[in-house]
Amino acid sequence: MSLVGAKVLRKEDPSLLTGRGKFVDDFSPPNTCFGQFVMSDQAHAKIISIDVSETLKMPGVLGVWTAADFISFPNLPGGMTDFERPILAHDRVRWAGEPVAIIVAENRYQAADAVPTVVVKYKTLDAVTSVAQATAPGAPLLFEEHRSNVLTKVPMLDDLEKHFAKSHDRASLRIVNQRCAVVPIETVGCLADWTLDGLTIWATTQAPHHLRNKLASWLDTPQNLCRVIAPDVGGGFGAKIVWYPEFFAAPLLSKWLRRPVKFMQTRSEAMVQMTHGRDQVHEIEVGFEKNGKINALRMVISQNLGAYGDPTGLGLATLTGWMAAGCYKIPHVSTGFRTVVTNTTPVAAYRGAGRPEATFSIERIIDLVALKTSVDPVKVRQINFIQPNEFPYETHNEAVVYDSGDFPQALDECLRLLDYEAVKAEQAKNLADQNAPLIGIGFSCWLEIAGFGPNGSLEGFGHLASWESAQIRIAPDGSATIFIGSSPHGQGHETFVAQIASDELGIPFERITVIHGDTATVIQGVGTMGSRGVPTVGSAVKVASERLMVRAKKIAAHLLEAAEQDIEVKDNAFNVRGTPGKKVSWSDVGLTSFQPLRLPPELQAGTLEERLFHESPNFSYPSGAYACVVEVNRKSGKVKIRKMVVVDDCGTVINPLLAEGQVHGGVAQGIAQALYEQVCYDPSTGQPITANLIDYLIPSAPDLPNYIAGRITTLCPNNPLGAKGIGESGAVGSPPAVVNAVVNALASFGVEHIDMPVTPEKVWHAMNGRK
Ligand code: MCN
Repeated sequence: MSLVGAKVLRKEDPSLLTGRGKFVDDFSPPNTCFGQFVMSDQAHAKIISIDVSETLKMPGVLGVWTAADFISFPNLPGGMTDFERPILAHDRVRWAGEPVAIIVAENRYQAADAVPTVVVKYKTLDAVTSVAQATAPGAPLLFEEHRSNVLTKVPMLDDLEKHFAKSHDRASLRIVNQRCAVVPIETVGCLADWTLDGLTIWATTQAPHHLRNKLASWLDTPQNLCRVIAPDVGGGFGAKIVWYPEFFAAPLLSKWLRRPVKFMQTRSEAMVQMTHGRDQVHEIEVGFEKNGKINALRMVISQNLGAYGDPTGLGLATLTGWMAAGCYKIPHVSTGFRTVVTNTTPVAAYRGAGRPEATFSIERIIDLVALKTSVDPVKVRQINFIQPNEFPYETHNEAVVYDSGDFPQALDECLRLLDYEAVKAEQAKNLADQNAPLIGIGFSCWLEIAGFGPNGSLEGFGHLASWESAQIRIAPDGSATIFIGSSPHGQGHETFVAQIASDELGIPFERITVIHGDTATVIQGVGTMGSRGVPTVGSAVKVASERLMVRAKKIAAHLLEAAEQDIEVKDNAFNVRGTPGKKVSWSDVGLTSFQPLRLPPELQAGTLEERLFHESPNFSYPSGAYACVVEVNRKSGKVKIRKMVVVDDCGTVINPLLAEGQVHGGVAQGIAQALYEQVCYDPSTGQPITANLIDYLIPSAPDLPNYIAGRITTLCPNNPLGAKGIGESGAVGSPPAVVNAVVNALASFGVEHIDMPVTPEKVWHAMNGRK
């Protein structure tokens, strides 16, 4: 039986579920001391002086360091010239939470106790927290020498005016995609141990080789003496691709102190120091016909990047522009963007990274067209869909060619699972009954760019390359160890890799071990991001297995004195087709592969090892159709999700349990963005006002519905598995379904749009005619 497609339980769970996981904070070599940042309490200020005289007298304190101590290593690598982020703020702080000093003490409690004794004198400057503030005439500048808070600007190539003029009607919408905090269970941290044998750093990272390569060159240390280990990583959602100052400071401190040094954010520190996500404003205009057919779409994107130009943050608006038209055949599309610095936590990738923003806007626009034309939102989608026979589909941007999909089929399946007509009937009944809650139905037909693997796709974000690596090694007993270049932070790589390899090699799942996340053992890797695990590393494993099997079959044929083409692998053994009982076990073949006297003459000892760097010819484009039914309380404005239907298409599903789990988690984050979460700042002082989990509302299990999950399958033609990524799908597809449902529920009040999070207060105001 094939394991690909089977609901195999996760290899990683027995240890994680019994508390035997090993996260960064679980490692404490003898003599480990603790590093603690002193954070700026000002959003924007000049640093006049830093007095640490009292700090040095505090119990357990081993030392205090400021920017002056890092003069040879002032900035994090990879930032945009003139906007680089310092390890510690030099002469100016640019957000409340920015590290200004480091205290190292014997333990974390002594380090934390010493923080208030560091006296920093500031000269407060005016702060800006939004793109509008930062780009207003006379706005305070974060980088005065740059004379503007705008980092990058890409103008629209065509303003499309002629196409709008020809359309039956046009409409516009300003959409704010609010800033969200990334809240993985494990915060950011690292442990650096620089000994005479070189540096070892355990880090909460999604990309250990990426970090190793930069760290080694930054420290001017050979890569063979710089080992990065990503042990179990407790979630990352994009924010752990980022290089944090502690990853660079801890090695130096360890070298200087000759002791292992650990940093580990508290939750409150993480809320202001871990990069945030989203924070875009879209100005959109759409031209359409009476029947809802869209002629032209114009989108101007403003990206708030926070205090510095993080390398991943800088790419977000590009991705949004690429995906602006979603799964629709819109003849004329033009996008432009600008990225802007503000006195807020830096912004970078957060599950979906630029694509949830695009999806939200195009799906809101579809509903706006439906409202303006009085055509059912389902019909507006159907009339504009790219059809299944139109793939590969070239979009308005040459970098983006959709691979495959069947958007009409996905929506049909969604409607079937939803029972659209029955819900509409109930909606009409409730509308007439003042004592019944209002019912709203929202759809989201989404498509995203995933499987970041084509050459050039990640280099722009500062990565070495975009391939992914796999290395398979057969042991003398015929068991297998597979080293993979992308390491998980919750996804289940050990399981899906072993499934693919087991099918190809015929080695039982339990006899396959998957190693990842250690630059000393894994030859090279790029990392886990952009839902690329299955399409890239999965493909590398499949192709490497096929190649290795050619030699394994040669050995088996030699041992069995049979023709190579007659050898087939089944049940952990090599059999001769058509000759029952004539077989040799994988153990025999594994052992022989190390015994030159028994090998066929053309093979050498150790031949059963294969390494492959898989280069993808194109991205993969997962898609789906989601529907949400909400109840709106007429008195309080509270929204309750009654039904959430999610139909996904990720091509070949490697493991339905894991794929569905990914969708569940992503949808939960999408609902959270739609209804609950928002990072807020005081616009006049720049102070964060949602810097802990009391003020920042993440939903818990009772706030979330059960999902009705369906699936359709269109194979990805660009990888040997036919698989598309699914890790971000739920977060991309769900927010517009929820908000469309709420706006639909409020149609009788003339409501056209509500920005996320759709709080009871906003809904109440919408129903009561107040802004
Ligand atoms: N899968 C499958 N069949 C497919 C595609 C995927 O069975 N056709 C399953 C596989 O088991 C795989 C998982 O889904 O382990 C995700 O695979 P893929 O879509 O290829 O994505 P990646 O492995 O590259 O994971 C990255 C993606 C991203 S970009 C974010 S952000 C994210 C996510 O995955 N962050 C996560 N999922 C997360 N899950 C957890 N628990 N924690 C995070 O921080």
